[in-house]
Parts: sequence; structure tokens; C-alpha cells
Amino acid sequence: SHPCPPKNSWKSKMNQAKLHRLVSDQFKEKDSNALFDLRLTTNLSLIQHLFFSLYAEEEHSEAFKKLLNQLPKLFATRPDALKKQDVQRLKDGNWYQSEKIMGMQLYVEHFNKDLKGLQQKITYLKELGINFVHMMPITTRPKGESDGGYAVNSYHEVDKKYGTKEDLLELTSEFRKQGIFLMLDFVVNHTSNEFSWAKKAMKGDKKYQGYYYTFEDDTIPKEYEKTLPEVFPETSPGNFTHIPEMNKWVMTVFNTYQWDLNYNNPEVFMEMLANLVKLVNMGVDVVRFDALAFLWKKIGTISQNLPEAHNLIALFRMCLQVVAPGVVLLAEAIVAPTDIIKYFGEDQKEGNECEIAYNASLMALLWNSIATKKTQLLYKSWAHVPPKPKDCTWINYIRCHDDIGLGYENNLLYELGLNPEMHRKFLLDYYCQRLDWSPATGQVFMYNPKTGDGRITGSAASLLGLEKGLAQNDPEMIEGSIAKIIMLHGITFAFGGIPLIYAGDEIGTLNDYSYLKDKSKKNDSRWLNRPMQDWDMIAKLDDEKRPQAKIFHALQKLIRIRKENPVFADCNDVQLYHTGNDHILVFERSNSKKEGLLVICNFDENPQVIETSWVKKLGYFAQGDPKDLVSNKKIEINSGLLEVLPYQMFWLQRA
Ligand code: OTU
Repeated sequence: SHPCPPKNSWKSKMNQAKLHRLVSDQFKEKDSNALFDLRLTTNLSLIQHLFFSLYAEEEHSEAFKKLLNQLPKLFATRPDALKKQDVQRLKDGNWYQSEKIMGMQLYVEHFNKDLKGLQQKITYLKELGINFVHMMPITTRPKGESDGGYAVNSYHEVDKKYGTKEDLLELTSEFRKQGIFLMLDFVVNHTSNEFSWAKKAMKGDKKYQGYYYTFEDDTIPKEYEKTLPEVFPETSPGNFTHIPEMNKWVMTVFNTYQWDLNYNNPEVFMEMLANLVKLVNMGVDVVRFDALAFLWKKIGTISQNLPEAHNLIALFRMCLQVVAPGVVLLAEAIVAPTDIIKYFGEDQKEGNECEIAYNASLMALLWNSIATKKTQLLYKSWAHVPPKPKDCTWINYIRCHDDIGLGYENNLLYELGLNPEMHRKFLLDYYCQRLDWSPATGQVFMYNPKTGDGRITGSAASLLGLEKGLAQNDPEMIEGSIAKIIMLHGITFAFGGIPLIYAGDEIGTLNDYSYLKDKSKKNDSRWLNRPMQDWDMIAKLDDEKRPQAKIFHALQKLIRIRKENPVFADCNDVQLYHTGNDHILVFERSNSKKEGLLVICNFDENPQVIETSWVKKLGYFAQGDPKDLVSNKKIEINSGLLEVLPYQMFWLQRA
């Protein structure tokens, strides 16, 4: 069992877990149908409420009946092994909050060729301590541009460059045997223009035209455009595309070849639910709901984070709860902190949404702290993030396959005396090679001259100075970048939630410029940070002098320490402390057993000193000097001061 037992904050889901604990001993294995019935009756009124909040009862009562018929049919398709696992998970605690979980995100084709190749590298994952894998999209997609597979031709057919469905099933069953959790994407907001529905729509089929937002002319699109922002302004300006084959306009918020699904139509919801179940039945533990903030559109709004989008997600969640209750959802909502938190679900409306969300706020704030060498904005912003429900958790990360957006709150920047526009320009200058003294070698992604917005792309190591340090053969810059890479990862390992390492970052992989030679990639500079896994380098990690070896072994050690300390489990609190020194970040993890761990980091290139009497008050010296788990040494602070070296990180354990 896991150290984080389910709480009661999620009304019907948690009642269900309790019910299961109470009754499951009386049910034999073959009674899984009875457990299904139990889940359906427990959730029926909530599902009905959510359904009719989106689809007017007068018009759609037949559709609701259809959904009720569909649920047992979907459950019948779930493999027995997974049904058993579902029930077990309801009885156990929340595995996703455990300190034992450590994640990695990877592109299968860049990691080790294909699914079989990945399976051969399980030993490498285990060596580092990884037991949670996010594989980037592997289903069929258009030839040429496909947004890295986020333009889907199918939600469950494996693209042959990755192997076969059998390969996937073999991999997921091997993962289950070895205790590795698998996360896959569900691109819930759009399909490619080659998806079967889109093809039928193009041929004039009215039914499938109604699966998308299609318009006779551009009158309504123009109304939408008045308030819709642009996601890819450089390569895909505007949010609508004219499709000559059907002589209609279709909504394409992302790329022109990604058609937005029209969830005003309940048929779309039901078909997508069936697609979701097909996906999770292959042995997926976590489903990443891609771009879920965009799921509902309304003229006169930015069409992100709308209440209907939340109800729709809750409806997906509760139907999945009945069919496959062991599966959890991840919210991919890279939006303002106060908006992200809503994807966990809002208690007052009894809606249960996603168990996990990306901590995009922390990620962006860490990059701001590196560039400014100061932590005030991080402190201020985190103080504004409302507490999350007890049964939910974060994915903490520093880099992923996308760009880094500078989504800080303007009012907080003003409070710090910063001009938001100028500050964002400074960050772009710092990271994107417009300042000679900056060690970063990133690039600008999607500069929008209309708004002045730009985002940042590049690998963690390159953004932190390793590329420039190596090119200039500058030992100080190299050492600084290694320390920064370790410190930022260490923060994500300790903060509470699932840490997600971006494959390659564990060995300080630099920018990959080869995408410029590929016609289908060269317009999307996010490929700068989608490198090939460097197995030649990995074979040489015994040579401790290499920067790559230093990074790998430091992270490996931090992962081991995390797993040995239950205080890192996410049911325990995280508390930020002010030290009076603007370069320092301090936070504490602690639990009801009075165990505590203090993380202390220096974001400055010079040593910094903090006064420590308050650390004493927290009980860290009650029984002599505390131990720093990172260096495995006792820390003496008799003088009342603690020196923190540039980019040093302490993990002080309460003695
Ligand atoms: C996601 O990201 C994926 O992570 C991207 O790789 C895809 O291109 C995109 O969806 C389309 O499928 O705009 O710049 O929360 O930040 O959903 C990345 C809003 C993106 C967006 C996010 C999206």
C-alpha cells in the first residue's frame, strides 16, 4: 500500500473507494460485473447532471439513454487483468502521490528506435530509478507535418514506425510486471485532417461535418476571431481554415491540419469516450488530456477554461470511473496558476476532474529565477496558488517537448517594480542569445509581433549554459551549468508530486539543430529540444570527469534519496519560508510524524549567507546538527549563519 490514503475530498469517487473496501471481500473475482453496477449506481446521478448541463434534456434525452447503454458495453471490453488491477487500486492508496514514483518523458523513436527498442532499455530506466514513463504520441498520423503526432489519424492504431499493437501490448504487460506506470496522450481537442471523420466531412457528409466546427462562410469565424488568441501565430495564424473540398470553413485553433472537435454534439462525446476506453484498455495507467483548456468554444470569449470545458472533463472522468476506475487523468493546461488548479475539479460542483496536473507555474518561475538570480517572483506567485485537493498531485518538471511560456502574473511583476513587457523582453534576451554575458543558448519560439509575445525553446542544458561552456571551453561556466541542472531537477524531485525528467536531460543533452534539415520540422523550433538519446555517451558514464556523468550520477543519487524518504510523498505539506535573502529559495516538506526536510537553494552565481535562528525554531537542531542528505554531511551552523555556494542545494533532514 502507499503512504497517501484517499481522503474524503472527492465526494463520489472517494465514497466509491470506501464502498469497494467494504464490500470487495464479499465479491469473488467473477463478480466484477456487480462492482461495475455498484460504480454505475453510485455515479449515475452525477453523470446525468453533467450530461444535461452540456446537452439540453429536452433535445438529448435519447442521447443520454444511448450513453447508459454504452457504459456496460465498454466495460465488457476491458481485459480481466485490468479489471482486477482497477479494483486493487481502489483499495490501495493513491499510488501517484508516492515518494517512490519517478517519471521520464520520451519520444519512442528518439529514445531507442521503436517500442521493442524501448523495452530493451528498461534496465537503463531502472538504473536511473524511473518507474513512470510518458511516451509521446505513437498512433498513426499524417505523413509530413503532424505536430509530433498531436495530429492524430487514429486514437488507438499504432503507427508502424513504432511497431505493432502487439508490441505495445507486450510493452505494457512488461511495464506492469516491473512496476512501471505508463502515461499516453489522448488528443481530446482535435483530430488531424486525415482522420476518418474529417475525410467523410470533406466528401460532404453532413453528419461528420457536424463533428467539427464547420461554417458555410467566414461570418461566424470572424465573430470568433474578435476574441480568440493565436496559439501558433508564426506558422498557423488565425483559428479557421478554408477547406476547398467541401467549400466550408473549419475551426483549426492549433495548426491548419488539426481540426477542433465540436463537443456541442453529444455524439462526438460518446465516440471520443469509446476511443478513450480503447486506449486505456491497452494498459495505460495515466491519460494525458492534451490541450484540455480548449475543449469548449464560445463567441465573445477566448474559448479557454470555460465552465463547459470543466463539465465535459468531469463527464469523461466519471464515465471512466465507472468503466476503468484504476486509470487517472493528467490535465495538460498550461494556463494561469489559478486556472490550472481548477482542472483538479471544484468541490462545490461535485465534479471530479483530473487527479494530476502539470505544475507549469513552478516550471516557468524556476526559469525566471535562474535568469534574474532571484526568487521573489516565485515566492509571490506561489503564495497566490490556491491549495489543491488532497487527493490530487502535480507533475513537476523543468523542461518538456514544448516551449517555455512566460505566463507570469503582471500585477505581481508590477509589485516587484518590474514592467511586465520589459521583463519578458529581458527573459527572451537572456535565454535567446541576445545578451553577450548570458550563458544560455536558446531560441525564440512563435514571436507574435501583434502582441509582442514570444516563448523560449531549447534544451535544459543549453538554456543553463552547458552548450556555451563546452564551446568556449570555460570550466567555470561548465561547472555552473552542471550545478544549475542538478539544482533545478532536485527542486522538482522534492516539491511534492511526480517529478518528470525529460529524456536526455539526465545526461545534459544539448540543443539538437538537425531539425532544420527536415522539411516537416524546420518551421517548428520546439524540435530544438527533441533530441536523440545519446547511447554512446551513456556507455561512457563511468568516466566521472565528464559533465554528463556528473549530472547523471547526481540525479541518480537524488532519486534514491527521494525514494527512501516518505516525507517526500505528496500527501505531506510543502511550505515556503522567507530567509530575507532574495537569492535563496527555502521550502520544507513535513508530515504528521514530525519528520521534516528543508530544501535550501541558492540561485546566485556568488555564495550567499542566510541567518539560521528560524531554522532552529523549526526543530532542525533539536538533537544536534542536521544532516544534509545531498552531501551526506552534518551541517554546522554554530555561528548562526549558513553559507550556500552558487547553485548549491541542501536537503536538510530534521535530526
Ligand atoms: C499541447 O500543447 C502539446 O503539448 C503540443 O505539443 C501540441 O502541439 C498542442 O497541444 C496541440 O496538440 O499550445 O505550445 O495549454 O500550451 O495545450 C503548446 C495550452 C500548446 C497549450 C498546450 C499546447
